[in-house]
Amino acid sequence: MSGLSARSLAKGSAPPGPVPEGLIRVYSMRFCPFAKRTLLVLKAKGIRHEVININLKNKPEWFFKKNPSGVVPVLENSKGQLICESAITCEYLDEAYPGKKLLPEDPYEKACQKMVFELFSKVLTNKKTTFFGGNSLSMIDYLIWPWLERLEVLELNECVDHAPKLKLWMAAMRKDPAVSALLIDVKAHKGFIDLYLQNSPEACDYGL
Ligand SMILES: N[C@@H](CCC(=O)N[C@@H](CS)C(=O)NCC(=O)O)C(=O)O
Repeated sequence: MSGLSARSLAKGSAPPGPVPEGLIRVYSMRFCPFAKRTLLVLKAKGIRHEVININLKNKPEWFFKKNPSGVVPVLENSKGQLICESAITCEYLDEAYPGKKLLPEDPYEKACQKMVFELFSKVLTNKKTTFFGGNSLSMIDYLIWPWLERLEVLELNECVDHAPKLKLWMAAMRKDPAVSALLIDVKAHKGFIDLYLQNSPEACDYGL
């Protein structure tokens, strides 16, 4: 029932029990770029977690109690607290858990990352460093990566041919342990997209 590559839970499934002490749960979907942000942060910080995949084409009734808007990712901790919205889940994990801090401590630097994040959906900023937050990888890189990672799936790799800095960033990202551990399976993603566009309830479990 749980695990990164577990089959998704659908309508009619029993709701999962409480989250065991010392674990955090993420409701996810194998091909979701938003949930990928949360998974990258969990991995990068080495946080013990379990993954429950949700069939987004045939959602379990109980899932709306976790998030009334019915979208993944959602975090649930052992106190039963629920956190939605990918960027918010990432910031929560960074603040609530010890270890490597992915957001800068400095309020101005943190504001800069948030400004880049706001701009990201419109146009990427003209960065002068290897990573979007400076010379080392930080939160903003994980928040952006899932979209650039999908260029290959969408057969849009040539988009970055004329953007050498972006190409260098992508190469540097692939070397990060969390990114390389969670690299997407291009073939499976293509299969997922085909089924998803046909509204198939099998889409979220493609390849399992
Ligand atoms: N703003 C949300 C977007 C999440 C989102 O759209 N997730 C998609 C999957 S990639 C979803 O759950 N879709 C189901 C639906 O729209 O019914 C976030 O950042 O977490």
